[in-house]
Amino acid sequence: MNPNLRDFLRAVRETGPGNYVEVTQPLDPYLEVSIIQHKLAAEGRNPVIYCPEIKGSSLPLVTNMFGSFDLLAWGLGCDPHAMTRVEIYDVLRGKLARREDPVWVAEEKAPVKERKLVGEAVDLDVLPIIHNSRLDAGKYVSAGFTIARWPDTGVPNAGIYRHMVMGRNRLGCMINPGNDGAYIARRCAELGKPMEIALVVGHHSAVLQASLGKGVVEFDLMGGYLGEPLEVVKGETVDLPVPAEAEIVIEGTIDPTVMATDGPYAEYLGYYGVGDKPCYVIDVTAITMRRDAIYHHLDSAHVEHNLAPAMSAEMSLYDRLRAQFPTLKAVNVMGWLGTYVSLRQRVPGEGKQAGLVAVATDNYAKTAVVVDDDVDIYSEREVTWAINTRMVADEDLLVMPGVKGAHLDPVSYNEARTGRGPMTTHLVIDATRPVEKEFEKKIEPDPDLWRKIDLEAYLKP
Ligand SMILES: Cc1cc2nc3c(=O)[nH]c(=O)nc-3n(C[C@H](O)[C@H](O)[C@H](O)COP(=O)(O)O)c2cc1C
Ligand SMILES: [Mn+2]
Repeated sequence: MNPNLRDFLRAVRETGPGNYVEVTQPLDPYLEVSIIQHKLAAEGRNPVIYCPEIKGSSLPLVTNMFGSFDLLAWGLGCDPHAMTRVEIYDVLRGKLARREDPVWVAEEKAPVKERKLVGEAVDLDVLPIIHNSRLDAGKYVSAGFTIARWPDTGVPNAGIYRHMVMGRNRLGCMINPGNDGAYIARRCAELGKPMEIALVVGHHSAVLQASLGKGVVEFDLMGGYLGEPLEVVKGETVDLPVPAEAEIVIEGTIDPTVMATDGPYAEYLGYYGVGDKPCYVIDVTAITMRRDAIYHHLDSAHVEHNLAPAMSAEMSLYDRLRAQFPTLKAVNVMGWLGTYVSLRQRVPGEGKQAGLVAVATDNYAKTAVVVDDDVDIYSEREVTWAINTRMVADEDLLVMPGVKGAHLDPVSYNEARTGRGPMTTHLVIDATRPVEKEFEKKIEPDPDLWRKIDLEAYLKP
């Protein structure tokens, strides 16, 4: 039996209250889940949040599964307190290199088939779908991955897309034109075929992290991440394999020649986006689920959206930089288009070069700040200190206009002019001290005393 959402929740609960909290009150699906998530974040807390009761539905809900790097690590079976990031990358590298064909299991072995709503019985209102942010156009299924077959080869694809609720049995499906899902839709349209889909809501964190793989067959990568083949079962009304251990599967068909619009929707960069977005429309033909299914929500206005793909993004940037800069210490891909790099600079200009590689490698690194290895790049405060005490602005800023940028960057400037894009200006901030001459000494507390003095013993309780 594959590890599932329940196994993940149990594992993080056992790591202590820092990683898992349970809500005690019923919550309204309008905004309240997001408020809880954001109030916790405002206190620096980013646990998985389990909500046993969402008004109007009998299903419990879980959110913030990707709220922190620790949670991503736990999802890969790594203890982030016992392992360094580089050790966690080693585990992830092994998972990324592994491919496992999925295996079919009998329907009796597939908990996702315990409850079935088919045809007329389909009713999305059964699910605790959330209206997340004030100006969102409505309720969105935000954390599911959508399976569809490549029409020419029959190979299944998966990706996470947002789905606005458009009726009892209707969902939007907003796929960016450059994603595989959109290529599949356009090819189906050329062939005059409907596009069958299955939207999977609720599975182990490893399966979801693998669903964001690029240039791979996601099902095979899910097997790699799990360390065993993904167990699948036939869809009820669509000719697609669906994960047997999922919580909920929403099946349906898209007429790829018909576009609707969705939005506004609170997006990953902290904005609602300008104007409506073209989207496909899913006619829902079935919902299957566990008898006691848990609904998985993701707050796209929270840092968890940025972090969901961040572990593998950070690892691949680390590997690429490390190959060229052996004195690289760490990389922090913290979302919102920013990346921090620390290294021990050996020759002048090496920091700038590392910054250039960072912004050239990753669309999501619009700005790279490069600091020395004595700066903690997981502390915004230390990075700001380094910028203000080590950067000479007229020498240390590299500005590169007209570079391919990230989707939904609100100041990208090419989309409107040419219809292609987005294009942006990349920036490297070299906040390293000069290598060729002695630099002022950084003040650090005495290391022996630091270890020796136990604060609690010195303060009035
Ligand atoms: C939380 C989250 C929400 C996302 N929402 C969308 C979306 O609405 N539309 C989209 O095209 N991509 C979205 N993405 C990005 C895609 O899931 C990602 O690029 C994926 O690899 C695409 O898969 P595909 O190329 O196989 O279609 C989202 C990613 C995350 C982590
Ligand atoms: Mn794909």
